[in-house]
Amino acid sequence: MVSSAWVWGVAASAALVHAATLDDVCTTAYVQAALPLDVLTGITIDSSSVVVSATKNYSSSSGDFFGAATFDYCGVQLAYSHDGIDDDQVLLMFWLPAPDKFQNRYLSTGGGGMAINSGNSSLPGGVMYGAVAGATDGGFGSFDLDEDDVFLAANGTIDYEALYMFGYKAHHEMSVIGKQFTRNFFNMAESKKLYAYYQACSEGGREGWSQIQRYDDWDGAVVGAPAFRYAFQQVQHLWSDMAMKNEDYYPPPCELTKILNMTITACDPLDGVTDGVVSRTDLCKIHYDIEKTIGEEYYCAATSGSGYGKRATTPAQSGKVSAKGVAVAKAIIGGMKDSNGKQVYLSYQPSATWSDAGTTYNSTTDSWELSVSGIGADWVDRYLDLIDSESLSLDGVTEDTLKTWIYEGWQRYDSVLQTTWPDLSTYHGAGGKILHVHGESDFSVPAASSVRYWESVRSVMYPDLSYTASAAKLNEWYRLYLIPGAGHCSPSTDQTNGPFPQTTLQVLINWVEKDVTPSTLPATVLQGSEEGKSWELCAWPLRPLWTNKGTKFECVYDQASIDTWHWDLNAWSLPVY
Ligand SMILES: *[C@@H]1O[C@H](CO)[C@@H](O)[C@H](O)[C@H]1NC(C)=O
Ligand SMILES: *[C@@H]1O[C@H](CO)[C@@H](O)[C@H](O)[C@H]1NC(C)=O
Ligand SMILES: *[C@@H]1O[C@H](CO)[C@@H](O)[C@H](O)[C@H]1NC(C)=O
Ligand SMILES: *[C@@H]1O[C@H](CO)[C@@H](O)[C@H](O)[C@H]1NC(C)=O
Ligand SMILES: *[C@@H]1O[C@H](CO)[C@@H](O)[C@H](O)[C@H]1NC(C)=O
Ligand SMILES: [Ca+2]
Repeated sequence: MVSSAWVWGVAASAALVHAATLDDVCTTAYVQAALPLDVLTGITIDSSSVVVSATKNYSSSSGDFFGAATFDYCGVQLAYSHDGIDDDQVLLMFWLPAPDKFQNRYLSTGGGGMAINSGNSSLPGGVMYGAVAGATDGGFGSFDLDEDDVFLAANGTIDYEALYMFGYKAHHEMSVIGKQFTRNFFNMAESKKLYAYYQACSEGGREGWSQIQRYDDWDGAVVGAPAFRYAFQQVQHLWSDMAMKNEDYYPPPCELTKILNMTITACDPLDGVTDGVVSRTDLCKIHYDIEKTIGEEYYCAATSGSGYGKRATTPAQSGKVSAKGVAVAKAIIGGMKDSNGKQVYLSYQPSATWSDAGTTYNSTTDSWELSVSGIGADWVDRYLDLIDSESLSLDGVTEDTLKTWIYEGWQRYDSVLQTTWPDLSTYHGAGGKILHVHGESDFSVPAASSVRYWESVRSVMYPDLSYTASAAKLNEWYRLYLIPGAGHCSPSTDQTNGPFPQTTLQVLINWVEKDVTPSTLPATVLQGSEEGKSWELCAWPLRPLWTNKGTKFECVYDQASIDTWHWDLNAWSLPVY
């Protein structure tokens, strides 16, 4: 579907492209000639919107998902609109490698929080592998605006176009446009394979699943800690507050930190090696009771921070871990329940920081007070009550209110944000591969959420096979790796010797392009005294274990441990995938 104008452009420059330098092709005229004008019905690409600039010897720093790199690239920003919608403009940003570095690859990148992109920061992760890398602004008005900035057209009125763009439309459009633009720009023959990939974490992980569940645009995807099962995930951020409210106890942060520290110390050796990392939070659940922390003394020095979150100014805190503090911690780990004690949702693993359980110091009363989760408030105020504010109060709110909020969001956004469709036949049928990673000590999206989804896909797609047979089948194309000690989309601040998989896209490329099926996933310690040390991560449902006094590493099958990851959400009569 290449336009005739472009065919002429190719003819004129075909011989040139292979020998071309970045400066030859990184021009407005060349880019305009390479635009895939007719690639999607209902979309009009604005040729005059094209902004092109070449950047030489660009150095990107080392991130959690890819290492440092230095490269030349051509930055291309363009705009398109949806036919029939007024004042509609979607911006795309592509970074294209120099012609001699291009390796027939395309990479879509995603956002985090309520953002659909990560600015330019994820793009080096593609260019360094010879891929064109793309980001979208979702049509929200600029790369800096988040979905919740534009979600409400007015109080009470949803901007459904923005919602659906965020939900899944924008990424599909970017992939289709980006792939054809890549082919045109590098003058790829029709018969030549362009490998398409995805890499993002958190909300970006949800965005990845939104595509894998619907399309076969990509040959492979690296999805990290996806913020999916959205209606549950967002309300879940309010459960820690609810747990405190139910106990009518608002612990000083230091008290919870003491419980965390003691949990890490006690559970660290259960995986067979005492290295400061709880690689087996399941064994921690089975063998460690945090009641043992009651009466232990804690102390934290005063902090004077910049006023953001827990880094706000706090007084020195000291005392003994209380029974109420432990009850709050147990309720958090135990997950959301309704007033009948039925299980509404799953929760974080022991050894995750108590990120949702933030309390605020009130100097007038010299006491700690409830501080409602901002993510939870954003969800209930904007997405459920449709009010443009973040003023949620939990006065009068009960466990059953939380359950009602989940149900309301689940119904309203099931087709757009929930993102747990478990039948991946389309993607799998086209040969697509998935590497799904999740920090086992994630404090924002529970690691058990990813396990639940993998298990849903397994049981829906292989209903007639035994557990181990279906797990093996699924692992042929979709593998889930839990990352010992890691927090949310990055290494932990409390378990600094823990690894992080920094080369996952390379592993995926080898799987897709060279048919090298990964077994364990390589990871590296990215900080602290063991920085640079290599690890291997185990593919679910296998679990890591060191035997022979910590000298022998294995990925073992341990039914009792696996069982701890399976939550019976018996508060619902519908399946929760
Ligand atoms: C590229 O940048 C690096 C530092 O980032 C510098 O050492 C090197 O000289 C530069 N090369 C060129 C060709 O400019
Ligand atoms: C993103 O990259 C483009 C192309 O190099 C550049 O023009 C733009 O300023 C970058 N944006 C940011 C926020 O750095
Ligand atoms: C928790 O452990 C960290 C070291 O990982 C230490 O810096 C901190 O002081 C400890 N906090 C408490 C309350 O014990
Ligand atoms: C601190 O507590 C006092 C007394 O209950 C209350 O009036 C005040 O609003 C609180 N301050 C903040 C910042 O919440
Ligand atoms: C929307 O409602 C909130 C809460 O009542 C109010 O603070 C805000 O001003 C309203 N916004 C508009 C644009 O009316
Ligand atoms: Ca350990």
